[in-house]
Amino acid sequence: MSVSAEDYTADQLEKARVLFSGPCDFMLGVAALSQLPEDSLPEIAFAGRSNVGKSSLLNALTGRNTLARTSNTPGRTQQLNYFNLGGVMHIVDMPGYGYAKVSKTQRDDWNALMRAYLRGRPSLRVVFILVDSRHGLKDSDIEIMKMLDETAVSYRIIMTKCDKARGAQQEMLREKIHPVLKKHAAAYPDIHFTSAVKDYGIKELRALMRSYAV
Ligand SMILES: Nc1nc2c(ncn2[C@@H]2O[C@H](COP(=O)(O)OP(=O)(O)OP(=O)(O)O)[C@@H](O)[C@H]2O)c(=O)[nH]1
Ligand SMILES: [Mg+2]
Repeated sequence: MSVSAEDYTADQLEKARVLFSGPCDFMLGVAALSQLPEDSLPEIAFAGRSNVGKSSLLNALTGRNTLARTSNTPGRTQQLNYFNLGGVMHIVDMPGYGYAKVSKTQRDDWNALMRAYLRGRPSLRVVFILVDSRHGLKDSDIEIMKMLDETAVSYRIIMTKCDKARGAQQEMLREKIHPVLKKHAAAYPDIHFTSAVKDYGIKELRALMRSYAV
């Protein structure tokens, strides 16, 4: 089966490979909106539940094991971590949501930061909502989708850890998730499958991301 509904030419895949093998630098962690960097480059944000594999996917995309900190204590990162990819785009690794042990205050703070960020960031081209293939969409994902619908920020579902859910299971996920996406105004209908561990769907995701920068 195909990794994604979208197909890329050899040239697009190669240009994306070159982009992601070039510099990608951590810029800063943003805990308050006043700290946001200048709105100068197209921006893609990675959102998703704690432990879904946001940081791991970012590392796989850039071929660097230690760019984004992985498996940190869930729910502790409360910052938007900004990366500069080759001077052409910002990638934002967001704090994970949906972690049960987070206090209400922390959750409210996170929601307020998210909402303000999503409302006031014209350069934000798309949010990737990462979803663990073993778990599928959860209520907290739906909440984020609603927030994105309200703020009119378009988003895509990126399935992670597909090494743990193969062929038939991926089809089942697709069948379950497609009808949900149709009900959400700002959602792209297609679903992209990845594994950071098996390097699956990574080169296509690079091409997809690059398409937002050019
Ligand atoms: N099997 C498998 N495990 C993965 C994959 N990607 C990440 N993991 C594991 O999932 C756990 C969480 O990964 P992270 O990348 O830290 O997840 P995160 O979404 O950044 O987590 P928070 O920053 O806490 O929200 C780690 O133990 C990773 O090794 C994958 O593609 N396959
Ligand atoms: Mg992380």
